[in-house]
Amino acid sequence: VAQRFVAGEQSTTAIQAVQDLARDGILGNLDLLGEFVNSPETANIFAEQVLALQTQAAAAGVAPYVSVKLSSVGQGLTVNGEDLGLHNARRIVAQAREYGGFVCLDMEDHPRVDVTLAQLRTLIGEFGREHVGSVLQSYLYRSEADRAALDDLRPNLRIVKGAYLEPETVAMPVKADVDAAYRRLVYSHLKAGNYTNIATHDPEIISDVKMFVLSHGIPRTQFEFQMLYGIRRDLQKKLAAEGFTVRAYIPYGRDWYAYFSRRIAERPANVMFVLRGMLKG
Ligand code: FMN
Repeated sequence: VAQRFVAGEQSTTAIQAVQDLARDGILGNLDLLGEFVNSPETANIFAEQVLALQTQAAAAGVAPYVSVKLSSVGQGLTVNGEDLGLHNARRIVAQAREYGGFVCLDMEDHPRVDVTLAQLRTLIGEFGREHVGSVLQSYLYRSEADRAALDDLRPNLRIVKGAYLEPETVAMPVKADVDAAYRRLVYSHLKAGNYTNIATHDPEIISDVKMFVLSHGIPRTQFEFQMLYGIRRDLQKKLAAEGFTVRAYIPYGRDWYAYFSRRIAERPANVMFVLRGMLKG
């Protein structure tokens, strides 16, 4: 049912998806689905699976680029006096660095932003910004200040609008405000000279960003477009054919329900894909 958005249950099919996208000049960003574990054992098993994924990708000749939700590897659980999420992230980023890869710390719901950005700071300090980055969500009022506060790190950041159901006290309820904040975040991160991942399917924002980089002389090596696997494939191919760096976010694994529900919630038209899949059996 969910196969339009999820590249199978196994890491081998996900790595195969990266290799298939490469034929269209599109890079991959692998995401083993999972979130909010509450036992250290489950968190550690999850981390082992991410480590195995990176090893398999490297063996297949693909420098691993993975996205990790820190809640899935134990963020918030204390083991031996240390946050287990940070402990496991260290193992994953250390291995990514060995393989010349990159780890993006996905951003989850707002109570996790402080700790995730603090852990990003720690990890960049230990492994370098070439191997680890994170995400800012334009719907949060706090994100512009967060971006400015990270500037000393010159971090690699993915800018998104935000996918969680958040209270109006922390997140903008009006889409036009979220879109305007999105542009401001991208423009200020680019102007500061930092690597920026423009993660949206919004064609107006994408064309505005193209104009912005032209008029500000920002090189194509300083940014990339990111979209979700299976969404706006036409636009992904077109941008890649125009010579932009494009990376598709490829979720895989058995735990696809929460991911899939967010996609349906943000765009009810996606339900059509579900129905079509169900009819096909
Ligand atoms: N939303 C989050 O809240 N946290 C994330 O870490 C996150 N990562 C994303 C990565 C990519 C490549 C894309 C394309 C989206 C991501 N999103 C994330 C979802 C966006 O916040 C948003 O819900 C989705 O892109 C739909 O909005 P759009 O019209 O900008 O495409």
